[in-house]
Amino acid sequence: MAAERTLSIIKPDAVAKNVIGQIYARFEAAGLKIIAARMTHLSKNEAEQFYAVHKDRPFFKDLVDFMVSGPVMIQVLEGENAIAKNRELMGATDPKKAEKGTIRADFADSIDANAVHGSDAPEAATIEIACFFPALSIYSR
Ligand code: RTP
Ligand code: MG
Repeated sequence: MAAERTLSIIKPDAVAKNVIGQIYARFEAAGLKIIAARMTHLSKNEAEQFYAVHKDRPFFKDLVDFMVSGPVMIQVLEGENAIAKNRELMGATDPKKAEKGTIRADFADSIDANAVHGSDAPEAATIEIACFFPALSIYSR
């Protein structure tokens, strides 16, 4: 299978816990390459755009407030089956339901502060990557 790309965000809770390196190590151990990365503090507008698919959901405001509560680390991961592989490493949305050994089970505190984001489908990955990284800032090796 050809290499696939996905967008990953280490959310404000995990950045504040100083576990960026531990999360990156899990990506690398699973064969995912970090081919672009950037730390930023999202504006309200950026967070609302990014999670626009959820704009009518009851948790939307809390989600946006949380995503702008501190800096985030955003990366493009590349590898075979990268989207599903990253979702597997992340674990379930609610850390209480996340499998042992997953990023959310180990580092997340709640369904709101759940450590990481990962694209959930190829179309979403393409759109999300373009949100943050111009093609020339992605270094596929
Ligand atoms: P993400 O997009 O951040 O990777 O998370 P996900 O795919 O696992 O979950 P998704 O359904 O896309 O929801 C986006 C974020 O909204 C919050 N959420 N809260 N209270 C709730 O029922 C609820 N459901 C979702 C979570 O923080 C989730 O990561
Ligand atoms: Mg999602």
